[in-house]
Amino acid sequence: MHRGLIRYSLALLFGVVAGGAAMVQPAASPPAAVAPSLSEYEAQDVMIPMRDGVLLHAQVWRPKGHVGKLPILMTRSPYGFTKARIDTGLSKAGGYGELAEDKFIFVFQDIRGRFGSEGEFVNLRPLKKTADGIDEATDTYDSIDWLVKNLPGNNGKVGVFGVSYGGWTAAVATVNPHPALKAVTSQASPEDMFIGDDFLHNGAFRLDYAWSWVSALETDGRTMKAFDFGTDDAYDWYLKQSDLADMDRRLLGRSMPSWQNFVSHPNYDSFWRDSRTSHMMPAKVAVPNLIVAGWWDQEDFYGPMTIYANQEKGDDRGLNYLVVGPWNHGGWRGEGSKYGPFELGGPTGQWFRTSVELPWFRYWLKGVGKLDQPEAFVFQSGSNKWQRLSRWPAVEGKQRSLYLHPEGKLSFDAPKSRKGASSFVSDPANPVPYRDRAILKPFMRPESNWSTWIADDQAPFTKRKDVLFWQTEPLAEDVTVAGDIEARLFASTTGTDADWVVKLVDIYPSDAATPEDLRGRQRMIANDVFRGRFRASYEKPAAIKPGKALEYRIDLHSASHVFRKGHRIGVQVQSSWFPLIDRNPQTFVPNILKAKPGDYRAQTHSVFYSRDFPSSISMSVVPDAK
Ligand code: PG9
Repeated sequence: MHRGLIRYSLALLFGVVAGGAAMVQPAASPPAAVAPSLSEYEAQDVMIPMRDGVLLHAQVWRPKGHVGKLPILMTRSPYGFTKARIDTGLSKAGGYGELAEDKFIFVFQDIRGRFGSEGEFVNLRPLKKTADGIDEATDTYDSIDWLVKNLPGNNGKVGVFGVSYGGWTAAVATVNPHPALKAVTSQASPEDMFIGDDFLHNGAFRLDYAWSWVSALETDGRTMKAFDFGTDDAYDWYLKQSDLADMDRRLLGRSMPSWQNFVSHPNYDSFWRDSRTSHMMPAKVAVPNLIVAGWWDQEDFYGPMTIYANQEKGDDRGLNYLVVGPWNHGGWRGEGSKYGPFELGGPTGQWFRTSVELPWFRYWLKGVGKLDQPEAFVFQSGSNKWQRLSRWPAVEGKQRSLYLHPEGKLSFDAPKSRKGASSFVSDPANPVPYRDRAILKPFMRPESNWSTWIADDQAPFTKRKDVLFWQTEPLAEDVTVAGDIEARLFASTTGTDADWVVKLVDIYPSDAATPEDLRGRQRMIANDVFRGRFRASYEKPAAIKPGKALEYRIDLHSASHVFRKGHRIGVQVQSSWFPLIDRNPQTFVPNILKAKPGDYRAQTHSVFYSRDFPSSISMSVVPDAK
């Protein structure tokens, strides 16, 4: 099998939608003929009753011929599990191999309304407020209750784990937890879909992801079929869609629940607030949770970092743990030696699974070994070093700002001049692509390489007139950043709405000492988009006053990175990122998904760098990089 497909198959096995041909799933009912077993495990299908009488389907895999009691490891997902893929995953070569070798009873459950399970699927179903209501937390509780009472040979201890949607169900398992739930690892769980995860970032709609996910998932609860764009050119395809609010009805023949939710909730309202993950989780952490994030997660980086930070506030017993590695979405399930062209200093995924995840479950579920786990294991990119930290962010570095200056100069010195600005025309008819158009394939198609777009070289974009670019001199010493990064942008538009995209990049030297494929490369270290209408409030968007320099504070999240001596630090600013983000019409309309073609207008945008308007990027710089 093609390497990419193996990776995607394993990712899907863990409930990760990463793209690729593996998205096309067979029907729900267990296949009549089970593929010859690669693993030392055998499968059994069970239907588990929930408190409202709905039956949820699960596959139970146990080591063949094992005598003695074992803990249960459960993962709950909407993406469906095929027996052949689980079997591969349980064999040594697969993503569950390390756990499987140690022996657990694995349970793979279809969540409500998906594949073999009865009931109705609700995307990230919020917690019910009434005591007799059902939600993913009660479904987890009821499943655990049934499993410990009905599975022969279990030791009464259960762990729940999963990636992304499965990471979310794992996080939600900690709500009113069943007494048998002893450990969780919630990996790449989304936290807040309006602010920073899959569907929107700071109110800007993640068009390609949202469309591909909804069209694959919500057309039919029993299958998952990637949308057929009929073309390789996602950029052109999306540019032609002028009726975003009705795309589901026009292209799929009926309304899709999540798509219509995007249309009906353009602002940050209770719909979004109620589905925030850490607000569902108990204020006091009661179940040990190993939260896992990847620095270059193209879907859910905000999620795990925010869940960790929020749970820290109620972690009196030291049960809240974090691992942040050099990974894309679910990348720790693969080998993890490389991300894009960047060598990572060893097989980081394998290391995580054998040295962190396996000991975690052995300790909590089998009572074996010591927990040699710092509160945070954090990978420092640039140096490729893992750091054992007592919390994240650990080091109180010195907060420093990199300021924009005329002629594309960037430095730690604040601007002194009274005037200074750069302008560009942002034209919705010609938006900046988020990656080189030659490789911008629609997400979730077999040919898509979506999962590594953050590793793309950002240098080519600086050739565009609508991308502003600043860079430092070559660094005389290493510059190490560790912690939160924020852009403070002073900007204006001739229109009444605008998006602001900021990227922080590490610019590799072009000399012979640099590996050929990295020469002059601009490596993205932090990035995000902000939709201008939400400058004062996410709840009540407002038109921007044309021509006025306004301050935007844009959360670029966090990083642990060494900008090496001889490299430069760079900043790019642009106003579109298509079709990662839908286009801002640049004319204020109440709901952008309902904007009419005539609302989309080219406008002139300016970014200021003067004494009064000192645009900058602030970061925590650690004094000693060595
Ligand atoms: N990032 C995906 C997702 C999670 C939760 C809701 C919607 C999408 C995933 O990979 O599962």
